Amino acid sequence: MKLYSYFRSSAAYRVRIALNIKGLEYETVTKSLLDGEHRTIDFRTLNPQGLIPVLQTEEGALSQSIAIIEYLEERYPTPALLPTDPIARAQVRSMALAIACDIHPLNNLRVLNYLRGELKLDVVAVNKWYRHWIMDAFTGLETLVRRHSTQARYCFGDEVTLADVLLVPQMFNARRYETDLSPFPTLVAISNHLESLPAFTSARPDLQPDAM
Ligand SMILES: N[C@@H](CCC(=O)N[C@@H](CS)C(=O)NCC(=O)O)C(=O)O
Repeated sequence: MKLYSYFRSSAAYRVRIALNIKGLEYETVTKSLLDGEHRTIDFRTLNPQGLIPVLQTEEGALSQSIAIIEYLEERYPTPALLPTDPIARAQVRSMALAIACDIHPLNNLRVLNYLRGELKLDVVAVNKWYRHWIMDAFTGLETLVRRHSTQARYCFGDEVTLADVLLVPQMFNARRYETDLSPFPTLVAISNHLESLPAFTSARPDLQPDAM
């Protein structure tokens, strides 16, 4: 498989973690978001949305990180990223989607560029916006994981799930923008633990071939 990726793309970071957890080999093809390589006509033949990541599989090219990870889960079921119990599966997905739907789309490169360009916001205002949406969603997520995490090692129960795969890249972004994480001790403890696991460590942005 080929993963079209950019080292700092948190959506690509999610897919790297999932591929590593599943023990799947893949080749990284880097596309620089800063140089607009995701917007070229060539890249849009793979993903008409012009967004990273894309996973090229033997069965076709896939976009949208959650769809990619769910594909991997169905094709390569072990180790599982979703529990078997329907209510537990939905609870894990709801944590993952709190990040994927309620933070990430508001803090994306094109959104930040629009704030800077069209709306003429300065760097202080843009960074405030960025941190605001993380803190807003992390507030609910902190309560959710306290309910469902057994020992503050994983978001749900005592095994890695999709929620963990989403948390670590979002925590990376939160730190990058110097977000105050003191109200979220459980999320921080879980992320610290996860980041020590090999599947998560080797997916780190600074260890990718295009890291600057
Ligand atoms: N919902 C999509 C989001 C994809 C996405 O927005 N990726 C970012 C990088 S993390 C991107 O390509 N941004 C380019 C841009 O905003 O112009 C997913 O989960 O894959």
